[in-house]
Amino acid sequence: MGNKTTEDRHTATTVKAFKKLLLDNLYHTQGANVYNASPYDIYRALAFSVRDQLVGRWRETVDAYYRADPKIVIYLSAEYLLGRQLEKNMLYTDTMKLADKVFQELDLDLDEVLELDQEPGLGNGGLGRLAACFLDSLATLSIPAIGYGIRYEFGIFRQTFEDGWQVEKADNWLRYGNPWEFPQPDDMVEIGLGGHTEHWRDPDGHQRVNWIPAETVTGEPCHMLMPGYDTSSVHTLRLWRARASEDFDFGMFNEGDYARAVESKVRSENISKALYPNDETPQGKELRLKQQYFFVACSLSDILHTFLSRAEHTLETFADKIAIQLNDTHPVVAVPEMMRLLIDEHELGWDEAWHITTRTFGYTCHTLLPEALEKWPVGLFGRVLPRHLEIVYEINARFLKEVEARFPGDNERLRRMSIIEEGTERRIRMAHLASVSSHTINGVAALQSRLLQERTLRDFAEMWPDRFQNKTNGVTPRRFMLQSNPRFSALITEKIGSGWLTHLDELSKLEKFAGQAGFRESFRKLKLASKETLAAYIFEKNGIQVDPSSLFDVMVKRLHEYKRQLLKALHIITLYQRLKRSGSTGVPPITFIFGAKAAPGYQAAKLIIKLIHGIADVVNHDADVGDALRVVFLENFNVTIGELVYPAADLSEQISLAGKEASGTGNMKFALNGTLTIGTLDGANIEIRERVGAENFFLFGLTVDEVLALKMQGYDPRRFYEENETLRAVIDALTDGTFSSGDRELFNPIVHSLLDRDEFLLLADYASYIERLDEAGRAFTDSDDWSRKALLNVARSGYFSSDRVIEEYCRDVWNASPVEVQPQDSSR
Ligand code: 26Q
Repeated sequence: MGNKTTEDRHTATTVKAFKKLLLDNLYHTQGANVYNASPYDIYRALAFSVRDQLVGRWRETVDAYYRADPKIVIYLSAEYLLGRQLEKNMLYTDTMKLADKVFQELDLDLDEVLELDQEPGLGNGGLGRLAACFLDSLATLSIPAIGYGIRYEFGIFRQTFEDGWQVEKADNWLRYGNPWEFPQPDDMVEIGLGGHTEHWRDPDGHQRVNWIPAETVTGEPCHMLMPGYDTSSVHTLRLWRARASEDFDFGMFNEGDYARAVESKVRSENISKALYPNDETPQGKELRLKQQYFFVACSLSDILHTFLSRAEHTLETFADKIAIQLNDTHPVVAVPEMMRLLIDEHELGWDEAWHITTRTFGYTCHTLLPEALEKWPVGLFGRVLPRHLEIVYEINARFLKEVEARFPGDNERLRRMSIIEEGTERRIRMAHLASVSSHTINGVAALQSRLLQERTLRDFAEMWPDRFQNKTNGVTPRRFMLQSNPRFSALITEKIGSGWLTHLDELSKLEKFAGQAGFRESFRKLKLASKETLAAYIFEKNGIQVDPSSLFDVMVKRLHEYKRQLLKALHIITLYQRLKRSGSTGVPPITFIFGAKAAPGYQAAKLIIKLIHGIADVVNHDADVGDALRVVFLENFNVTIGELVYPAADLSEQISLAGKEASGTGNMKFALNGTLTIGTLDGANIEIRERVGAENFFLFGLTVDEVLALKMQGYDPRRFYEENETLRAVIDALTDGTFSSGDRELFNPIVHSLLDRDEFLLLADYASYIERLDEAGRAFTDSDDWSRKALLNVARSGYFSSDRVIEEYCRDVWNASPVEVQPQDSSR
């Protein structure tokens, strides 16, 4: 009976009920009424009202999964780039229309309130966003799963520009509280750090080890609810927050040493303080290792505890019931931690523990760059995790014996494959540890998976060919179409029904409409409307007027030399010089739109940001340019801004050097929103082009094999500089002060890196890039044919749904299946 009243009060399916709920929440959580409420009060009241709709479904899901006792997927990731929660949760609880009405009746501005929702920036880029798309798909498909991660107090920094330079500001996303989280203080876990080990023999004569940590830290889990779309299931994202095990040292406090009394508390809580912003070039920082161990140890303790709390569960069946996926190597210390728990605490023998461990873990690798492979100095690792170092050594010793047995006398191979890299400083190769310990190893696009097997992890693929797989990435159509592009989504649904939202393959039904002039016309209209929205945003933020009918040429992604934003800059200079020389760019008006954060310590990347600003300053203010060119650098590119950008783009820049971009996922978001791609044969571009058709994709650049061949024969960038007059003029302009207010030194490092080394072969790919872009420019003038191509991109990109990816992981990696969650019985 009591249950009934709670549910009735919080489940609102009518305007009247939702209004009452909102006003109740406003009064009881904010202590306000409509007349004196601040926009922020309204925001919180709305967030709580929407959240209330999820709680019942979440309880049902947990209960249904508990009853079924199915295999559970554990996703271990140091990053989740979730994007804003309010709008999505309204969409997933069918409360958008209700809220619209209620806000009208109360004369409140819903859009203003939606803008107050803070995006949790708990990730760097693609890898973190992929984790968020996976949570969405797992819930939508009702695959029993839990995501584990870190509740960083400060997420990815907020990027600002000062005089064209990137300046980082702290992302204090929790300042006003987070209405989406449910702290779980009852489930706190203590973990150890540092100290030493003690080896002893038990009465039965078994070797035993105790780890005596120097300090302990407490982890407090915090839930965020992750609803599925068009289903009852609501999943749990469990994020750990570090707490001091003891608040402070009373002894010291009483002796008057107040500062030192709280010091260790501060040190403990620092562990979950901030996300490290250097993606692709991990630095061996002690605090980062502690973060990794902290969240992994808390998660495993939680998993084992929950698992063993059921009488029918035993460790022998652990791997049949739990699949743990490692999102890159960041959580790989889970492997020695699992071994430690099984051996030291549950007293299993090595072989038995190893059997369980290797049947539990799967490893996903997201890179091809050698410098992105994590390696921890043995000294540092042993200081933080002395027992784990012993275990890693033991894993390595047994592994190397296996290699020696398979390839007798091949010492070179032993050296290459060892988990420990020898050198002046010995380091643990985390990718090797992951590969040795996992039943499957996968890349994130076909080319990368092949190169992992042929190059990066070749010896491992030779040893265990059956472990290697490919799982080409995908994105959730709910956020990146339905939510961010409602107009286009409505048009699609009008034509083919709404099944595509959960079965994205159904987009292929659009193919025949791409041939209808009226459909293309509707598409053009709504693309223009999206461009107008983005133009208004650009005017508000950058003060630049851009023409919505110009070609929107967009490059949004992290700033990295391998992604070649600099090549894009060379293109803009090329057009500018053409225009100055001949009065025309030879192509229709173009608006170049950039969004990119550079890692704070990555000087070369930061200088490229400065250069693009320098080009923008000149191009946007030169009277000769008229409306032929505009250059815009959007500040602080994140998921929220992405949602504004993907629907508004005409041309998507995917121009990494072949063999460098593992997959890319922005490329998919663009294609699904009717954007054509200019790209290299790299990452998932290859698969996008195969599907949408070569005639609907602007291809340029060297292939992976050609890159290798060119490097083998000794690449000389100066040859391209000397032989291509246009290119020479472009590069010379970098040091003649044109784009640096007369400063001829500023961009010297860029010119030197291009002419002396050009690691990413910009000069080699320059000519074919420009040629293809000119072709794209000409193609854009036939706007009807352009929209036909764009629509074919949409119709043929259904494969790139994260739902498809999750189904493949379930089948090929996790052996997991859905458990249906019955809708709540509202009459109960
Ligand atoms: C590691 C250790 C210490 C500090 C930082 C890091 C760190 C953090 C983030 C290393 C790498 C990352 C992120 C990598 C990433 O986002 N990779 C991208 O993953 C996408 C999803 O698979 C791919 O589409 C992209 O191609 C890949 O670059």
